[in-house]
Amino acid sequence: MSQAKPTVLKIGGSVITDKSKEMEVRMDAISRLADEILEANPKNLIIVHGGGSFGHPLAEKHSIKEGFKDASQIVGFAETHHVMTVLNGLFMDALIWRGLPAVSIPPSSCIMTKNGRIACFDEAPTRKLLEMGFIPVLYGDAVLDTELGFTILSGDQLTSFLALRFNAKNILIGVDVDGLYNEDPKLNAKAKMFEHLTLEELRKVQGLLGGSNACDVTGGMANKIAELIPAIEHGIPVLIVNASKPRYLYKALKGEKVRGTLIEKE
Ligand code: IP8
Repeated sequence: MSQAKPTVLKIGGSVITDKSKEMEVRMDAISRLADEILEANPKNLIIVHGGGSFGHPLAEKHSIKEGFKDASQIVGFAETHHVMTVLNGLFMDALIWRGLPAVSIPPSSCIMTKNGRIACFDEAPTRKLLEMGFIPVLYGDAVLDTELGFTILSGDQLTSFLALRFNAKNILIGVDVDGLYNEDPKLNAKAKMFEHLTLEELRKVQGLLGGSNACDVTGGMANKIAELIPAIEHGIPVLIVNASKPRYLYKALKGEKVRGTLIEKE
C-alpha cells in the first residue's frame, strides 16, 4: 500500500504539564490541543509527547537515565514508566473522546536502547496503524537498555528516529516558547528569536542554546536541537511553535503561516 509521508508532532511536557509542581497536568492545554488536532484533521500523523512533571521528577529521584546500579531503582523504573502511562492516558482520553483514532504505543514495550540510543524498534504495529489511518501516540519513556539495564528515552530522540524511520514530510515541535532564541526568553525578555535557520546556521548558534531550568533529565532546548539534527540532515524540515498559545499548533498542522522557527537543511 502506498503511504503518504507522515507528520511527526512532538508536544513538549512543559506544554501539557506544570513543571513547577510534581505530577500536575494541564488538562486545559491538553483539551485545547486535542480540539486543534481534531479541527486541523491532519492525514498521516504520529504524535509523541514528553514527560513534564510526571516522568522527570521520578526519573531524577531514582537516577533511571544513568542505568541500573542497585536494586532499589527497580521499583523506581516501574514507577517512572507508570506515571508516563498515566499522563499518556489523560492525553489519550482527550483525543479519543473527540473521535480521533489515536492508539497509544508504549515505547518501553517496542523499543530497547544501547547506551541510551535506540537500538531496536518493533516498527510493524506503528506502520500498520499509520497505513490504516490511525494516529499512533508515543511518548518519552523509561526503557530497557542492552548495556545500562534501563535508561530514559527522550521524546525528542524518539521524534527524530520516527521521522527518519517513516520518512516524514515534516516535524512539528510544540513547546512553551515562540521558537528558538539566542538566549532563554524566560530569563531575558530581549532574547532574539530565529524565524528561519539552515542547518549550517543552526550549527553556528547551537552553542547559545541553553538547558532547562525545570526538572528535566533529558536536557532542554540544546538537547532537543541536537536530537533533531539527523532528521534535518536527511531533508526533513522542523518547525518549532508555541503550543501553549491557542491556534498556533492548528496553523502549523494546516501548513498556515504561524510565528515560530523553521529549520531546513538548506
Ligand atoms: O520529556 C522523557 O521524555 P521528554 C520522559 O520528551 C521521562 O524528554 C520518563 C522522563
